[in-house]
Amino acid sequence: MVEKVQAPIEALLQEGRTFPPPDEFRQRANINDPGVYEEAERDPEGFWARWAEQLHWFRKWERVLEWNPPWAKWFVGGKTNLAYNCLDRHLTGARKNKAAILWEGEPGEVRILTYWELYRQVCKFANVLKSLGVKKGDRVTIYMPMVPELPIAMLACARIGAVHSVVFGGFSSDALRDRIQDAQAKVLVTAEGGWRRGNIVPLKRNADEALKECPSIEHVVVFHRGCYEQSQVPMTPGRDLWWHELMAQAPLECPAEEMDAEDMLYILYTSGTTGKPKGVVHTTGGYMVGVYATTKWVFDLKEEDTYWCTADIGWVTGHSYIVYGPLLCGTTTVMYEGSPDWPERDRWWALVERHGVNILYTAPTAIRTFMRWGEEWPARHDLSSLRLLGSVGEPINPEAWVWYWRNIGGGRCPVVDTWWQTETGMIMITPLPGITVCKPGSATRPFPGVAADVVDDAGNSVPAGAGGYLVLKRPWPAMMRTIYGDPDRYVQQYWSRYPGIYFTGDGAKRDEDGYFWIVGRIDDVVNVAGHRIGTMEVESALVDHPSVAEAAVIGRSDEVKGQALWAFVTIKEGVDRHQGLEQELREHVARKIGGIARPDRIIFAAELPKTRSGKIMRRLLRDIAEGRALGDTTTLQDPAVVQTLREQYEHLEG
Ligand code: 7RM
Repeated sequence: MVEKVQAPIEALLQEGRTFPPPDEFRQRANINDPGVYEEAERDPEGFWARWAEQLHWFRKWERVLEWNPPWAKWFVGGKTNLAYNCLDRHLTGARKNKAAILWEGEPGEVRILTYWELYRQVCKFANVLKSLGVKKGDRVTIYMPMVPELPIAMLACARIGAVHSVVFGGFSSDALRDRIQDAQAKVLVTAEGGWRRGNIVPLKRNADEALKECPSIEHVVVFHRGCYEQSQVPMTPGRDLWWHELMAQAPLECPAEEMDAEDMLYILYTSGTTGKPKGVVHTTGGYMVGVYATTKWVFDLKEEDTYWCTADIGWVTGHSYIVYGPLLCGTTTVMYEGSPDWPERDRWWALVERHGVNILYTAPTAIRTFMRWGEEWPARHDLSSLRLLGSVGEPINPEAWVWYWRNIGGGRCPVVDTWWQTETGMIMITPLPGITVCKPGSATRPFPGVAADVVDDAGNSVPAGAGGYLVLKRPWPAMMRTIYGDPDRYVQQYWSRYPGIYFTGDGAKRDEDGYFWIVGRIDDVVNVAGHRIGTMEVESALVDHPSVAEAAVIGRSDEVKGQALWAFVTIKEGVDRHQGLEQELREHVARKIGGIARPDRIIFAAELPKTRSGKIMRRLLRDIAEGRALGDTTTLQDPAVVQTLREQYEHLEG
């Protein structure tokens, strides 16, 4: 039962309240010696090499790191295979028949794949891909619901050296098309649909729409999830093939390709400051080592643990901490297909109870949603199996941290707030749960061997308490290697502001104890419910609508989602601003990008505030939306514009 901790949240948040690891947790932790920080600092390359030695290499590396900023090569000369390390390595011991993936579908089915069974399926699907002409280095786009076939397809790619590009199932056909085109993928793996809050997500229909403009795709493999009858799914002859039919024919033997440590493993698209998503490239050896080390230490994984990360595999959190990290550690990783409020608002807690989940990793936006739904939902279930909680995706406000610690963790589980990015591949700033004294709202300290700093415009470290830009001063094994097809953008985006230093795009401050407090993005990226969305992408989608002349999109603080998208729009002359236009524009964006990018509000403006050089001053729009005093307006071309907007907005609010 949930242990009741009576003190109100406010009392727990009183100044100075910190959360050291409980004694019992510390004693049993995988790592509880604070000396690891110094040890890694003295010799970071040696530190990472010791992790690499725990994994399987066909051939050992010659050098741990070759660093020609901003180009890094890790484990140079080493040959390995990530799927081999996730699967084959576990088959000679007791893990052979251990649950690798424990899956629950939204309608309630449960499937458990042991390491042996997962290995068999991966080998077979690897052979399916080969039979479709997929070779080492070819790109395979995967557009799937959260079913075991999604990690099977990823691991099959890794096994034969194909590069996977997973596209989140919530993205629209246009977004899918852009990503397939950018990667020039040869094969698309999808399903006819997936379940979400009792509704069907029509993946195959979206895929068919996207594929009208994707000549690189030769074949589509369709997994039958069971949302529609097979006969209801239109299949293009010669192009589309059923997963189960191919698998029934596929041979079982498939040797793991010997991959160079620097061979490409995957591309994952993420939003940046332009309208075009960036294809973040991760390679094999360094990614494997970084993800393995962080999974083991941050989540304190034990042989008997059942671990659940609630992310979607379409995001980097799912790649690193549902699929690769946990399987490298030989853990049981839980996957859930659907929505947390289906059929009721206690679905997650029912799941924790049913499967005896020990470690739960989720996002602040989910925690805030549960806070709003009320503590009675988790209280209906026995959550005593939980021993560690994690948070990722955006800053966690101290109230949500304490609520999570108390109502989900029963006041016994450490909470690890983990900061990292698609680009970093692995967790970078985080508590180590057996060592770190936590402060709610702080991601605490860099993982051993990681060098983070907070700097000013000139690149100088700022003093304790002052704000600045979060940067990373030393390469790390899971770092991105480039942007697919656009190395210049890689250099320009991440390595140009301070030469040789990685620019994260986040603002942060560090306190007197050296703890990092991440403030959020300082660029044109908005974090909506833990999803990264480029304001430029939404703006392009809006101006694509025939009625829109100009659009400026900003993130406005939101109690549940962290940030919400607000769009300021001017419409073309002569266009009638009819009643339904706001809704029409919101839907247009959802169609162009996906539901996650649908703006919360559209504010029609006669004009947008601009500088004399014609740049839209989003900063002032943010001030208006937040209802605060306007910042510096001296560079405005026409000061009357913001005044009108503000009055108009206040009138609307009133
Ligand atoms: C893992 C992931 C990255 C951006 C990052 C931050 C924000 C992520 C935290 C966080 C404060 C955290 N990858 N962010 N984790 N901010 N505290 N613990 O989310 O590429 O999708 O997003 O997310 O702004 O730059 S991501």
